[in-house]
Amino acid sequence: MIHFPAVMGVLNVTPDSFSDGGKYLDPGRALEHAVEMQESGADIIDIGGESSRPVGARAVPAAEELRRLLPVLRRLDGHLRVPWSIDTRKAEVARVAIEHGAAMVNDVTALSYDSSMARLAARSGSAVVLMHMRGSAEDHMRYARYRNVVIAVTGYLAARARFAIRAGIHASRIIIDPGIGFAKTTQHNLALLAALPALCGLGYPVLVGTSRKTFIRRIAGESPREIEFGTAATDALAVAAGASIVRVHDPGAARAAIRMAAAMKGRD
Ligand code: HH2
Repeated sequence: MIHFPAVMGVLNVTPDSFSDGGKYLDPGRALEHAVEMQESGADIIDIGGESSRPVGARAVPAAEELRRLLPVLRRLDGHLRVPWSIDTRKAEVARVAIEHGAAMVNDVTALSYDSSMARLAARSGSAVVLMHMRGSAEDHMRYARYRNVVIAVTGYLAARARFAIRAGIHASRIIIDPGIGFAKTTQHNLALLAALPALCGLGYPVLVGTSRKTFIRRIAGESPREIEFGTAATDALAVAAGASIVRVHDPGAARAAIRMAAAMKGRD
């Protein structure tokens, strides 16, 4: 059971992720980084074998995703105290990850890419993250046009949660995510962050992933410190607005930020 607000640390086992591509393909380095994130305050580790970055991410077949992930999952076995999630849109990858102990499926397509995903999540009893995006991992920035982004995203996530429940996933296992940076401009991201109380009003825990994304670089600045402080500011404000999980590359900074925000809001 995860205590909210919680920090989700990102472990990308990919050659092309936007901020850390290629760094953790080696199972030894992946283990080291996962343990380091756990020690610095991650409550969940999110492991992914396919990049979904906004520009130029290459689709990866399930076999290739598993070829990257399996050595890392085997190496992590027994070393993590905290639960971990699998960041994938493919049921075959999620199935193998669940067999290796994944407690949660983080699906950036909200169970819409692979028709077997909802059934698998229902059968396994794992938690699911339903994220809003449009288009595919390869072309989603072409679809960053909304009459009202808050209404569109809130309506979509409410509908996907109903779909998940109809498929047999228990409501208590559903987490929703506005998908910051996925088919969204800087203005869309800011509007969604400002509207987090409305999203929380749907009744599911809300996950927010702003870490190191382009709009942070545009607003806070391009240096590593500016990007980290910019990320921490959004984490604190997201938790102050009711978010339950922040997905980050630097769990230590996020933990400090969300602890302050939770204390100031009287959330423990
Ligand atoms: N963002 C990314 C990937 N997965 N999952 C959820 N639920 N929410 C997010 O905001 C989210 C996500 C993109 O970040 P990253 O994992 O660092 O990059 P990449 O997709 O290039 O591996």
